[in-house]
Amino acid sequence: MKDEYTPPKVWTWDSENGGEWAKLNRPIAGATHDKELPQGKHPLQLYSLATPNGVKVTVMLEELLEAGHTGAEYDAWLIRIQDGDQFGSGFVDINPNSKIPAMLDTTTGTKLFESGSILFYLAEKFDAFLPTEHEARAQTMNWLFWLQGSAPYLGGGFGHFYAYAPYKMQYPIDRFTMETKRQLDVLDRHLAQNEYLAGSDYTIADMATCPWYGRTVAGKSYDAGEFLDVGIYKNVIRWHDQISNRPAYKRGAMVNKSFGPLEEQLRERHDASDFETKTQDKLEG
Ligand SMILES: N[C@@H](CCC(=O)N[C@@H](CS)C(=O)NCC(=O)O)C(=O)O
Repeated sequence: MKDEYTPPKVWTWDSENGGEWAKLNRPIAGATHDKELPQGKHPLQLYSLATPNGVKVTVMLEELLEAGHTGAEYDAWLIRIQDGDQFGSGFVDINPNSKIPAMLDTTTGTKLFESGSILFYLAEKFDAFLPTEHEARAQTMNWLFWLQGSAPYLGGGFGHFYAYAPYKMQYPIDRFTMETKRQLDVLDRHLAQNEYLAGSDYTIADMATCPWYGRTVAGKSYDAGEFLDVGIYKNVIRWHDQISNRPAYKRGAMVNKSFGPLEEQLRERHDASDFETKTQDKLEG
């Protein structure tokens, strides 16, 4: 059987282990090359890509701007993780963990990484999308931490073995499909009783969770809508429709996008007008 494996006494690095993302994986941290990051004129400098972890932050920034927080103006620079940009020295200086998203607050010099931490930082800085009332604030943080702990089972577990592994293995696919469906059911039951994750307010917990589980019930993750039978999670679908139709959410989902339809790709964002003039269809047209 192909997935039977006897581990050696000491594991050694086989850089040819296959799979779609294999060339990125290393058992060591640190920069692989010298490369400074560009810096624009706005207070916040974002270095990211429109994966679900990246989209969480661009949605928050667009929501803040939509709500009138001009201090949330930002430059969004594209980090091509498949080309190893996250291992450049400038990026590693902001995020020693070499993963998007990373952000620099130039007003304080604060370096930020981990999407959940960036959302919390922005929510505190602008006093927005994080309720001040005790109970709702606690529920927001419960669900934000739930997402940060749960999404790796969906992405690194289910998505990896269902879509990216070099061949299909039943054991990990069963294990992570079971867990993904359990998580979707957790959300579905909760959203049957609550408009948003923390209750009646739209918060950073929804912004973090929708790009992962909302995208999944919309059938947009790993081409697995049918396999996961996503139509049964009716409350998650209702919640995703409600959030993904917000203008700021739509804009946020386009930023740092370098894949998909050209009119949805705004690879770099430096000004609000870029959504009208700098999408890839316009630049290439
Ligand atoms: N827990 C981190 C996860 C970030 C993450 O996994 N980023 C991925 C893209 S979604 C990445 O940069 N991968 C590049 C790599 O692993 O080298 C967060 O929430 O920010």
